[in-house]
Order: sequence, then structure tokens, then C-alpha cells
Amino acid sequence: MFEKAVELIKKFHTVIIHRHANPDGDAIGAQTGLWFFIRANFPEKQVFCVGDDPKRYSFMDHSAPDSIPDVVYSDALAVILDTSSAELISDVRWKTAKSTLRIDHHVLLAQIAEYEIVDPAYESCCGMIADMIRESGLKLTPECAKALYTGLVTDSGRFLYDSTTPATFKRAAYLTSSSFSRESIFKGLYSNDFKNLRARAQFILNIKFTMHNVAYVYTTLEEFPTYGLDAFSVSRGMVNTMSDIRGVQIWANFTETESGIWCEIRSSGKNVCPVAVKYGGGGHAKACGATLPDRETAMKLLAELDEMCGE
Ligand SMILES: [Mn+2]
Repeated sequence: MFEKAVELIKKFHTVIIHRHANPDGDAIGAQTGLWFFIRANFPEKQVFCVGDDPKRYSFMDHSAPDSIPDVVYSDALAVILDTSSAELISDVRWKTAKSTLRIDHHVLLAQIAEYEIVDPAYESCCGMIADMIRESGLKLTPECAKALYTGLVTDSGRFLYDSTTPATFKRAAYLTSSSFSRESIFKGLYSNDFKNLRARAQFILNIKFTMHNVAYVYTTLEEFPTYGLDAFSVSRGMVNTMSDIRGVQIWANFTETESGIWCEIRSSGKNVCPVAVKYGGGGHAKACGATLPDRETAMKLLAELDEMCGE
């Protein structure tokens, strides 16, 4: 499945690795994991990671993005990881690369790159990179395994989401056969500042329910600063605070920002992705999102989710 990817990586002297903006553990894990892989197996190559600030994933090794001049792209392969649509790719210069390759596990929306390997059966993009390395017979180093394991654990919700399959555990077994400290990953991921705990408590007090029990939080631009967090931490960081409420099948988090209303939608069963797509977003069947222009649109979207629960 990954022969073409390995062939392209072997062919190009310069590889620039992209991932989606506002990265999660899978985006950074796949990006840095691939970087460590190329460095260890092809030390003569130039390989870079680009993108926006990794924020709460900055504890991950080599997560600080490289800054490179535009000219580097002219002979480079740009690899795009964990990204379902072109607008979400961090650093638009990928378009200027000599060739492009995408490896992704989101539902396929449209072709983005010249070469594409997209398979939504994978729990994580890191899982795809792990299989690519295993298939290639090339060397897996502990640094690489650690990065990939971080994404595998975060995107599978610690093996909780039903994207977790027997193959997920095989990948986990393969990666953990390399010697790295799992404890250091979990410390980085789950230790919490008191500020965040307080914000979570505040968020819980703001949960409301629609007629058919869609749980939601709507944070206005005025309320937003009272959380003391960045928009991403409130939006994607808080949405799953509503995940285990008994009787709730769909939950949504609306956060007003200067760049529109960020909407995160989650579901325990129903496929909510078409709703996100209808409003210009995307993602997975049970975890997706969109950026909305105004409150009225947000309430329309919420009404559609409510209708789904009433069916
Ligand atoms: Mn992912």
C-alpha cells in the first residue's frame, strides 16, 4: 500500500513535511515521526517540518517547526499528513513543491496532492506511517516510534474510539517493541494546569441541551476571555467534556472567535460528518467541525443535529 510513498521519499533529496493547522497529537506525531524516519534511514537527505505553533504538543521531540526559504520547495517533495482539505494545510507553500504526496486517514473529500494514500480504516495517520515503515523493512528508531505512538494513542482516544481495530493493537505492539518511555508521553499529554481545570469547571456549568438532548456550549466573544485559554483549547480542547453524559448522543461546541464561530461536533453513534460538510467543514463520522459565519448559522446547524437525535 505504501510502496509509492517510500519510492517518492527515496527519489527526492529534499522532503518537506506538512500537516494540518492547529495540530493535534496525530498531526505532530506523524510529522515528526516521518522526520525521524527519514533522518535515520536516509541521512544524506534534507528533511524539514513546517507549520504553525504546536502549542500544547510542543513537549513532543522536534515539534518546533523549521523555518525554510521559499526556494527550497522548487526541487522538493512536499508530504502532507493527517489533513482532509487543502485549506487546512499549514504553510501554503506546499503548492510550490516539485511533487506532492498526501498520507491521510480522514474521509476522502477531494484530491489534494499529486500522489494520495488515503484510508479512513486507520485510527490515525501515525498508524499509516508505522505500517509504511514496517512494510518498507527500513529501520524504526525509538524517537520515531515514540512520535508515532503518541499520535496513535491520542487519535484512538487511548484505544477507546471505535476506530480502534485489531490492526491498531498490532501497530501499537510494533511501535512499543522499540524502547522509548511511554511515561514521558503521558506526562506531556495529561498533566494539567490548574487554570485548565478551572476553565473546564466553568465550561461544564455552561452546558445546555436541545429538545432531543444534543448537549452544547455556546461561547460568545465577550465570554471567551473569561476562560483564560486560547480559542483552540476552548473549542477542540473542551468539546469532549460533554462526551459521557448519559442520554446524550451528539454534542457540539461553538466558540466565537475573530475568525468566525468554531464549531466542533461529536457523536457516540450517528454519522454527523455530512452536517459539518454541509456547513463547509469536514472530518470523521463521529468527530468533525466547521467554521461558521454567525450565530444564526450556528443555531441552524444545532437544529439539524437536534433533528437527527429526534429521528
Ligand atoms: Mn489524525
